[in-house]
Amino acid sequence: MIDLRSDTVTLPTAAMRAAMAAAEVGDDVYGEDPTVRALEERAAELLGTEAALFVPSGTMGNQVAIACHTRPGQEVIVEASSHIYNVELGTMARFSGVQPRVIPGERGVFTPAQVEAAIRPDLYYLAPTGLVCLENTHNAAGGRIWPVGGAREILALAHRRGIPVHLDGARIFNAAVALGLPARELAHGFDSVMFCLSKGLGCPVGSLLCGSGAFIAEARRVRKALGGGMRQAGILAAAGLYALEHHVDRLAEDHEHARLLAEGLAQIPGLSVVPPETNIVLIRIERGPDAATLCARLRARGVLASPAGAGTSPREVRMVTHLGISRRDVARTVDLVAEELRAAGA
Ligand code: TLP
Repeated sequence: MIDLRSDTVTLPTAAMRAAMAAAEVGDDVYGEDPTVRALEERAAELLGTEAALFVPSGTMGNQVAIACHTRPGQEVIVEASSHIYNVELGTMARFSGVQPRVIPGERGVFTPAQVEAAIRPDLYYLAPTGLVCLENTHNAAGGRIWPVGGAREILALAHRRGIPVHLDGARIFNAAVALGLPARELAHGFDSVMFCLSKGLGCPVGSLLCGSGAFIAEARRVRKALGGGMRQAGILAAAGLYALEHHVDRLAEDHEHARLLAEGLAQIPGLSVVPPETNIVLIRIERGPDAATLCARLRARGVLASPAGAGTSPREVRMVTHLGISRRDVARTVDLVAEELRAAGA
């Protein structure tokens, strides 16, 4: 199968498994797992923060951050198609007692002026704005990179108003590699940043939440409260250390494959394709089958793709490149999509 549903489907390589098998471990709830500690230190160093915390998933990392930054009854400014708002089960309400204040972005990105307008004035009967969240790269917008200047302006204005800013940087290394900048530059100024090991970096499990020493100390308490205290987690952390060493620069290959895939698909009558900035290709079927039908037909021929996520049109398909996808897989996918659209008379 050529599996383009997500970069979460990557399997650990033999070398990664060897690093996991050799990991020195201990009980991390006692703070005694040396490999987890090494991963947290490395993550903090790469993101330019004082400290970091290993969490089981990106969702937990984002939600721990929200719980630490806010108080119940506050509002959290999020973009309308963001992961935190759409695909995390309304968890900010469930666990933190806060409500989302939703801003529609232009292809996933909102402006400083939109944030300024959404921040509540200090009136006792309004829900105070407790947090602003950005997403880089933006998943539902097709792996779009949040413009660096725009993010800096939002940081400055939120901080002027005393409001912290969290970055859902599940794919921050894709953005960093595409821009040719160190990840710490994209993380600079945020009060917390979450990034995932289990996506393009190819690990089986895990994300890191990065921030100040005091923030991470509180995040460690909230992680435990949510059931995220892990014991000999060094086996998983070893995969993370391996990935941060060996799988970051190679993301450029995934971006090149996404570009080739998009270019190939854009030639097919009936399709329009958003040119990808990183590893996510969004395809709009202008004429022909709907997304679910096309995905079912492709599955029968050995290619897995998904109808694009929550809130998007039933005519959009998402394809994600990753370390399990070769140039040949890209060419084969383009050929099969072309055949299916031709067969459907598009
Ligand atoms: N994204 C997954 C699905 O949930 C959609 C995917 O296949 O892309 N932030 C962003 C921007 C994400 O894309 C994801 C996962 C998460 C957070 C959550 O990470 P996990 O799945 O580890 O909880």
